[in-house]
Amino acid sequence: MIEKIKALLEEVSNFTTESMDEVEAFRIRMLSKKGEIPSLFKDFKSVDPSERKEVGRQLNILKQKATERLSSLKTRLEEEALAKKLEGRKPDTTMPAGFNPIGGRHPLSVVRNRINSIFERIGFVISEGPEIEDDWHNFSALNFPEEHPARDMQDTFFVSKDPDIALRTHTSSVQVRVMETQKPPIRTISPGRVFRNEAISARAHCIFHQVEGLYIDQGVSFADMKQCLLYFAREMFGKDTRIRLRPSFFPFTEPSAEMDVSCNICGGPGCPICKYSGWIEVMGCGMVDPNVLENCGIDSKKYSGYAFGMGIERIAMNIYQIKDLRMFFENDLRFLRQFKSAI
Ligand code: 2NL
Repeated sequence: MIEKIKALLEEVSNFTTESMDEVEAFRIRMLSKKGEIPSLFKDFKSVDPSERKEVGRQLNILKQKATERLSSLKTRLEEEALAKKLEGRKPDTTMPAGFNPIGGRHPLSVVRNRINSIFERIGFVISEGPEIEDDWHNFSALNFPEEHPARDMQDTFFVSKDPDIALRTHTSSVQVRVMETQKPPIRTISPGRVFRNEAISARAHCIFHQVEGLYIDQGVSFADMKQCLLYFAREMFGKDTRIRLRPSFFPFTEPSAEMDVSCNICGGPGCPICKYSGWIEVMGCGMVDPNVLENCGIDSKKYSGYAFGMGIERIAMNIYQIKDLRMFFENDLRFLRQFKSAI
């Protein structure tokens, strides 16, 4: 029996093939129910007890070696077959590269980034704040009288009443926070999303975007504001742009004004875009009301300042000649794909 086991061991370790069928045939011959190795296990009963220990050991070694040999052959053949299959599919390095579509920035982001960088170039620092505000930062500190209509449910989205918490209606609330925590000189701009309870139309939306600016120091004048805004208008709309200021009113500035820029389509004489006036309204502005400075802990006898605010949608509509404000919020790819900008 020992001889037979040795012969089979020899055969197992010498066995090799390139064919999966031969591997299977060898498995059947060696390991299947009526195969060589199980038959030896059956004959084991008749082995002389004095030889049993050694024969049993050799028999187990044979079974283990046969199993290992078959499984390693099988793995090798499978790997070779797979490699052969993939050989025909090697990447063709001579093929021209494909193109990956590149996304574009949203037009409102493009315009906001341009506004930000124009003011950053002359020393303004960007400030941000919460979209959910308390009554103090959104209204009271900004000199809104107790009975002002903007405080009404019809105009403002309230989150809670008593205490009054609302979605901010302008980013001036951010600038109140800056004045409360920083000492003049202050030069800041606050871009951000604001909310008003308005019916949605081609010209109005309940969510829109603003950039507000604030400049506070000793001896700041209306003339300083005018020159700053002229610089902005020329950077934003072109170097030949002219500006004009018309008297206006805001609770938080005195005096207050609306700024128009000369129509960048017709350059002045009048066209359908400027409704034949030659001018396009772009922002509100004014000298910060002394009450607002005092509310924020700034000495209004020592310091003065100017502030301004503009709607990003309105400016983007003007620059890109977009007729319906709702386009900005629909995320229609046919619309968005027209704006490809690096900034
Ligand atoms: C507009 C008008 C304006 C301001 C915003 C401001 C902020 C502080 C103090 C005083 Cl903290 N004023 N901001 C001033 C004038 C006008 O916005 O039409 N915005 C779209």
